[in-house]
Amino acid sequence: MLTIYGTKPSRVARCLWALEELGLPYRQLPVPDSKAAEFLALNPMGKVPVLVDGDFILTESVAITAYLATLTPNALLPTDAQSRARMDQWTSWAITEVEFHFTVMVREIRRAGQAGETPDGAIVGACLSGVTDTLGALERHLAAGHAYVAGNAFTLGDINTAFPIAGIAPRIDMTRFPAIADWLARCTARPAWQRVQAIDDSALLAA
Ligand SMILES: N[C@@H](CCC(=O)N[C@@H](CS)C(=O)NCC(=O)O)C(=O)O
Repeated sequence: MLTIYGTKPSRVARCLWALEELGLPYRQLPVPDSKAAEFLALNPMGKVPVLVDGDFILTESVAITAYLATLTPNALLPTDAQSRARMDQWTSWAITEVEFHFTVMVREIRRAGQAGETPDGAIVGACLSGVTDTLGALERHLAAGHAYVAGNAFTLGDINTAFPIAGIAPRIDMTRFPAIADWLARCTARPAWQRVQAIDDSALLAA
């Protein structure tokens, strides 16, 4: 049985999405204190997600999605080298060019919330500009006739990429990026993502 540690409003959702797409049996354990010694033994960085498969412990959400896709036959990994490379290209772009800004923004919003302050507009604005500046690249790629990031089929690359964009899209004028908006709607309408949305985090924490 696979165990995924952590709850949804985090990169854990990326892994849950892959688990649901792949139909793999798993259990999800919340992490009430990510700095507790018990959890640090799994991930010395004290961060989620963590995947445990027997005595194999894996951190880093995109490494986890990639590992999961090796566990069962599926259509999430392109078989030809160039589509696979394209998938990896957009995954790398998502975590370095989009998720970086998203993370800085979320941290500032969280910090401000904990301090009872208004988030620093300069930080939030710089993050939103950073994302807006880079989204043009994906817009051009999709508008050039690619239904999904690696070509014409939904792959792990779409999970890895759509996850941070879905998080930041509500704060961005997506009418500037119609091809991304259309792709994002198709990705997030998938039953697997809908099942992730339906997971009740408070019930997990209360259990
Ligand atoms: N690069 C890691 C980032 C992991 C990460 O930053 N996780 C956040 C939640 S999305 C976390 O656990 N934060 C708690 C903390 O920083 O203390 C990944 O992709 O899994």
